[in-house]
Amino acid sequence: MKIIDLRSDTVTHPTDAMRKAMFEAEVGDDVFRDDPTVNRLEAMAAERMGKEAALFTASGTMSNLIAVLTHTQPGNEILLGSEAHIFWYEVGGAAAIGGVVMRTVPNDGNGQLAFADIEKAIRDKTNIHFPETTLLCLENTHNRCGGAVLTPEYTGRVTRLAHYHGLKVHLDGARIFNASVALGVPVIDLVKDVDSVGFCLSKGLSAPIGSLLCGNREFIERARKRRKMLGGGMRQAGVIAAAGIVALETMIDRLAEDHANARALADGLVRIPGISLAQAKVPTNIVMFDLSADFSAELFLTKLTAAGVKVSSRGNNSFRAVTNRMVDTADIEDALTRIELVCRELK
Ligand code: TLP
Repeated sequence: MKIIDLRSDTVTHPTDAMRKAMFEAEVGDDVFRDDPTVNRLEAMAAERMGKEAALFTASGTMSNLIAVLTHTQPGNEILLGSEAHIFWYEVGGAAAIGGVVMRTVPNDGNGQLAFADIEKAIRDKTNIHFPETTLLCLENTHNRCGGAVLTPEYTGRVTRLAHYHGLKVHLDGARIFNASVALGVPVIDLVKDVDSVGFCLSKGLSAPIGSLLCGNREFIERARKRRKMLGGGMRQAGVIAAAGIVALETMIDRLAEDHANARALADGLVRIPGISLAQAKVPTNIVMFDLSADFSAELFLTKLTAAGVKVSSRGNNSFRAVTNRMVDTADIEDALTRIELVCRELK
């Protein structure tokens, strides 16, 4: 029985072309900027994002933390969505390591923040009691909002608002290429207004490791020092950067398959008695669904895992499935059959 792993798109293995590129990678000491493969990947990333420079980091979490550390001073306040990955899943690093206060603004189901809420949350600089608000963080696609996509228009407007109030804007674009493919717009249009963007190679793009933080030259120079401080100055990192280059060159267009599979999964799930979708639409590769309150979530997960289908629990009888390159359309059909069987057994 094939295990159908829908816990995340991070479960994707490197392709044969990536393994070959890793084997053959030309390397050097990247702390001395001597690694030609890392240098090439960083140049490619900067070009793709339309930014002056890029920095290769170990993970999306590290890219986001470095961005916060570089844009802020300890004691500042940063604004983020109430469902933001930085707020929920990055171990409080911005607060613990960056010394910033994280203030949340409600996310709507589309991953957006209302302009009025942002304006209300920005602190009055003249009040001696207040921390200074210096950064707004956005997320595209939005993980906890079911893979929701921010349009270039929204990102542009919200960034102009933040800039008007003297805030910088960082975009957590871990899955920015999913947004680009879903909207059919070049990725450059989705990030052109923000001050910095981080994106991941190790999710739907199937590289084993790595993210890129992109911004202007001065920002990336300062970010490089902070990466070193966090222990993220890697040496012959060309071995992993090589896979990232293959990811950028060959793995973006196929994300459309993951999106189609996610829609097929969602369509099938709503037909299963006991299951309902937890999101209005499925724009990319993330499907969130709820199990009827009469069923035990724990038992559902145990039985489903035993049936060879892995999904993530979100608590409160809610689950997440993320389509990815390791799962094809036939596997989705298969997963639906197995999920239906488990639900029938739970009745
Ligand atoms: N998200 C992971 C888990 O942490 C939940 C996943 O499986 O989706 N930003 C966003 C929007 C993300 O979804 C993630 C990973 C990150 C940042 C962090 O990336 P990594 O895992 O490389 O540190």
